[in-house]
Amino acid sequence: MNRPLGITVSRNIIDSQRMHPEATGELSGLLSELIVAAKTISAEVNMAGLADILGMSGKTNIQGESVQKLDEFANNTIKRRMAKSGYICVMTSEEEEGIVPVNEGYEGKYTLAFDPLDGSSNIDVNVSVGTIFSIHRRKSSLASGQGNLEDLLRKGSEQVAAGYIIYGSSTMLVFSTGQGVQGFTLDPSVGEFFLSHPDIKTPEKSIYFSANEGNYQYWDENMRRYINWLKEENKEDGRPLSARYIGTLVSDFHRNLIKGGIFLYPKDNKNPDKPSGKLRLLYEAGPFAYLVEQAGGRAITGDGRNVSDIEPEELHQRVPLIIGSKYDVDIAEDFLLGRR
Ligand code: P6P
Repeated sequence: MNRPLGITVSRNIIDSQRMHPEATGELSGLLSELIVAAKTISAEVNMAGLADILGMSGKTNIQGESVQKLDEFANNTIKRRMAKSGYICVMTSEEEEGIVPVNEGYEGKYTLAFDPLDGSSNIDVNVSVGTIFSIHRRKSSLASGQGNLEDLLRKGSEQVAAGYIIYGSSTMLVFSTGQGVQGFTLDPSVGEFFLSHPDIKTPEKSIYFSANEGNYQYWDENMRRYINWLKEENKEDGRPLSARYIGTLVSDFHRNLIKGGIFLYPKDNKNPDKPSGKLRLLYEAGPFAYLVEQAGGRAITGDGRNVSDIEPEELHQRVPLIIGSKYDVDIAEDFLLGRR
């Protein structure tokens, strides 16, 4: 059977690079190495049930969360491959307390922040999980050698690329280098990602809302009013929206990106040590904010800030995240700021 000649992600990356005559090919090389790591993780995730790699590793991470064996595998796979890629000077991972150096002699001009396997609570029950990544240039183009914390604590608006891999019914890679959002699907029979969702634009209006309503009592009054408003009937306004919440940010974000939705993980008073909610800025909210803006959507914190404008102060800083179709995020912001 002659399949149409698919556009591989490597071809797409090179085509994008050609649009920048000044490009050196280093970002392309970085993405290619990251894609090899993603393929390795995908193979393991898809075999996890058979390879006795499910369950807990018996360790806890910086977040105080128990580390699953697959979390550890994904983290080590990305760390080891990228430390010798020659394209980055420093990394941060959700699974690592401090900054992660690269191999001596392999320092490059970019930095990498990543969540190796988002959705830990879903790993052992065959629900989609994913890898999230964010790429910046190092702070000073004149610097060389190992990067440092300053190189990592950067605004989302300064990202040069961001994306995710979702290990679901198929393995998809969705990323942007600032020229729109491209989606690729892995053909496991040839081990290649092929362009399947060119130039993704998120629908103007949401049909879904995604929030953990188990936290309802911990939300402030404005957040409760907004969620209740979403559930009121107003056919001409398309309400009530349908509730969809998987509990894996990558999956909830991906579905909403494609179909139109708003995802909310607002601040809550459930955990005094997490007043800003649960999600992290550098390797969760930040990359998704970059992607959704590239796809025509919006990402805010609910206290008047756009996620992309936040100056990070700590590596594992948490922020509230309201993200999705701009029409709905604008209305949510009006409710959360008490303007509506
Ligand atoms: P909750 C997964 O552990 C995660 O970090 C995100 O992927 C997900 O959106 C969120 O936590 C779910 O949190 O509190 O609703 O279980």
